[in-house]
Amino acid sequence: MRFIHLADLHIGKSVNGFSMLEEQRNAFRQILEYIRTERPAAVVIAGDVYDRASPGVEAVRLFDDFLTELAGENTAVLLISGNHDSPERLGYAGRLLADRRLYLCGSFDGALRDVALDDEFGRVHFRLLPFIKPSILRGKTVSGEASDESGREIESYGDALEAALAASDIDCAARNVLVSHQFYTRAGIEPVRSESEMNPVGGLDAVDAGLIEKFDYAALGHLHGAQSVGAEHIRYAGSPVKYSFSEWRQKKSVTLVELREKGNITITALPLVPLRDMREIRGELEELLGSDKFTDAGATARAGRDDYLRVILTDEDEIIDPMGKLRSVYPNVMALDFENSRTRADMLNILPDAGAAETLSPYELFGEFFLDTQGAAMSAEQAKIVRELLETEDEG
Ligand SMILES: [Mn+2]
Repeated sequence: MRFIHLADLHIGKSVNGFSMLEEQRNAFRQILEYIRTERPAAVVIAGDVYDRASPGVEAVRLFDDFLTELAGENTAVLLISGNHDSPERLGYAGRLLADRRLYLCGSFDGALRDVALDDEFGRVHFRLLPFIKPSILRGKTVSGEASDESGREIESYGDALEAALAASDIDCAARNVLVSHQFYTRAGIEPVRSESEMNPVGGLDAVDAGLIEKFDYAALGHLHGAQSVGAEHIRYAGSPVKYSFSEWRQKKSVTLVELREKGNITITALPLVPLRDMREIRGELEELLGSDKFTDAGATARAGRDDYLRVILTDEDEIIDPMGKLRSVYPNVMALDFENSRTRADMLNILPDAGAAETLSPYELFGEFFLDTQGAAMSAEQAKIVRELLETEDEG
C-alpha cells in the first residue's frame, strides 16, 4: 500500500505580516500532481491543518478546495488535529464524511481510532491519535484504567501517550501506522527545531520515541523540518511551506510511503518547489541594490528578487530609509537586521543571557524571571500552575 504523509499545513498562516495562502495553494497543487502520478491509497495529514483554532474565511475555503480535489482522486483522507487546531471544529461532520472515506479525527475519545484499509497483503490499521495533553486523561492511570490506589497517575505527556496506547487494542502482528502530533524525541538525538513551531512548555511536552517504535510507520506532525527520530520509520513530514527564517536552508517535501508485507517499507521524500523562496541575504546596501559595483553577492541576491527575504546589512554608515530602498528592488523583504562594528560592540555590552531569550520557551523565560525576582526556583506545584496557565493560553 502506498500512502502520502503530510503535516503542519498551517493554512492561513502569515509570516511577518505576509499571508502564506498563495504559497499554500501552490504546495497543494504540487501535492495533487504527486497524487495523480503515484496513486496512493491514502493521504495522511498529521495535524496542524490550520494555523489557529478559529481559522479565517480564506483559510477554510482553501482547505475546502483541497479536500474536494482529494475526494476526486479515489484516495482515502485521514487527518488528526494538532496543537494549533480546534479539535471540535476540525472534526465537524466527521461521522458523515467517513462514508466518503474522509476520516476527520478531531477530538480524542479515550483511545486511538482505528481506520483499516486493505491491500494485496491484507489489512493496514491506521491508528489516529489527535494531539493530547496530560490533562485530557486526568482521572486515568498509565495502564489506561480509571484511577485507584494501585495505578500510576498521569502526570507527563509520556504518561498520557502510554495510557492512550494501553487503552487501544493494537495487534502487533498486524501492520499498524500511527498518526500522531506529539513531540517525540530520542536520547542522544537533537531534534531540528523551527521558530514557527509553538512550544509553550519548553521540553516538558517531549515523549520518548521508544514508546512508538513497534508501529510499522509513525506518520508524525509537529516539527516543521522533515526528519526521522532515531529510526527511519518514525518520521516527521515537516511543513510543506517555510514558515520562519530558521527554516530557510531546509528543502520542503511530502513523504511517500510504500508499505508492503510486514517489515518491508520504502520511504521517499517528494520535493516541493515554492513560488517564492524564503532566504537570507547579506551585504552592503549599494551592493544588494546593484547600483554600485556589480558583485557576485549582489547578483545572487537579485536572482530571486520576489523571494521572501531577511536582509542583513553590513554598512558601517547610517542609512536613511533602508527598508524603503530595499523594497524598491526586493518587494517582499520581511525582516531587516544590521551587522557592523557597532552592533558587534553592542553585543559585547549586553548581558550574556539576553541573547538566549529568543530561544527560550515562555515557560523557561518565566522560570528565569521567577528565579531573578524571588531568589529561588519555582516549587513543583508553582511550576504546574504556570504550565497549566500557558496551556490554557496556548488554546487561545
Ligand atoms: Mn505545527
